[in-house]
Amino acid sequence: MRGNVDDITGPGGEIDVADLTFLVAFLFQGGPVPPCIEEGNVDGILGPGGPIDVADLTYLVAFLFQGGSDPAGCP
Ligand SMILES: [Ca+2]
Repeated sequence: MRGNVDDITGPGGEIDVADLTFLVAFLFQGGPVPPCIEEGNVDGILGPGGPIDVADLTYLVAFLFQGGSDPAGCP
């Protein structure tokens, strides 16, 4: 599955709240860079290497809790 930002369960692992936490830490708390940086660009805007910002958090929340579209994956 795509968008496993924290890669805790390895590439293709489950997307869960831990991925959201990881992305928040990266954006606002100086946390580690996502293992696959392209996967951090969850919303896929501008493709691989696109900006990682609050829109990606919104996208991930929508995916996890509101039946939103799949997150972008590692190329
Ligand atoms: Ca993005």
